[in-house]
Amino acid sequence: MARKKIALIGAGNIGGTLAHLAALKGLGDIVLFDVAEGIPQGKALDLSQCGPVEGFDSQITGSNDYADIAGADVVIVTAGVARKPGMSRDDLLGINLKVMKAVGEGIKNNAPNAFVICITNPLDAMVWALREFSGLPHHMVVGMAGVLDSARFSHFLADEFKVSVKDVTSFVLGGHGDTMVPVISYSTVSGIPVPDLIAMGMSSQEKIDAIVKRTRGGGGEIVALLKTGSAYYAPATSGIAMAEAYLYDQKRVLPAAAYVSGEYGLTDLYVGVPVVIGAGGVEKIVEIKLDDEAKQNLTVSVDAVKELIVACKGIDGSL
Ligand code: TXD
Repeated sequence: MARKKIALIGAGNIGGTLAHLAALKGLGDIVLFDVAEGIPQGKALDLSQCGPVEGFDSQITGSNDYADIAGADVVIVTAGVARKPGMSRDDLLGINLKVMKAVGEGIKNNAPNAFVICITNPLDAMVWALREFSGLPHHMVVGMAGVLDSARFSHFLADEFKVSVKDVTSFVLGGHGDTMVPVISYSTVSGIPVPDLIAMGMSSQEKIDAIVKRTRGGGGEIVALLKTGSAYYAPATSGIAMAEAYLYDQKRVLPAAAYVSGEYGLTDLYVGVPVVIGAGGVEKIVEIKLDDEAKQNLTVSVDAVKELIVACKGIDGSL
């Protein structure tokens, strides 16, 4: 069977890590695309030289020409600028919206049947704009944020409860930003909901509230430490998990920025919700029962996303 083709639009910190992970996992042949001359070609050559050591035969190429992504099965988009200390994700909107327009054109003209995973920030607005610019079906365009945010949440919970990360499931809804909604009643250790663990004396409400706060600020905490950019190992790992769910038809239930048309009482926007990802792309949106607090938090998050979409429409009249 011919190898699948993975196109990575943006060959920066996340893009290079995506390529390395995809090659190590044998997901398929990889095209690294970037507007920067030399970066995609240099990283592709370097990554290809891992092949003899790791034993993978993936063809890894670098390009500045969208024609080279032709026929890609999966496209992962990280093109744009990343945050620096003092910048919010929303500060990236003006620049990255223009990037999404170019990327959307490139995908429409060269890989219209691909499953597209957008990572570029501000995520919830950029994935919406990318879908508009590319014209692909809504279920074939999704945003990566919830897998990363719930991974951060799970890491902190595993630390707090001193249990394996394998036994922690956490639930994050809403936008990829300070308004994200970690849902502790659906977060568990081996199926035991966190509120029950608090009642059993294994932690306290204050500590869990602090973990929720740290999760919301998870991106900013790393930006402040790195100073020159934002997180990229866990974002890339999270994007790859979504790509695998599609490529291997895994029917994974994952939090992701998906297009809602009525679910959660919302229409015509992308927001972080639990979805089923398989060979059909976003195959289903899972509508969970939300308590009043989660409903209120989701509303705040959705309102923030809607403001970004209004800003996008103000910048680009074609939206
Ligand atoms: O959870 C999430 N979704 C977030 C997303 C987690 C972390 C980072 N998040 C965002 O991903 C971040 O705010 C950025 O918007 C993207 C990419 O982050 P990365 O750290 O990879 O940024 P880099 O290293 O600056 O790489 C961006 C590359 C760089 O090589 C540019 O030359 C290229 O994008 N670029 C372009 N490629 C193609 N086409 C255009 N127009 C273009 N403009 C810049």
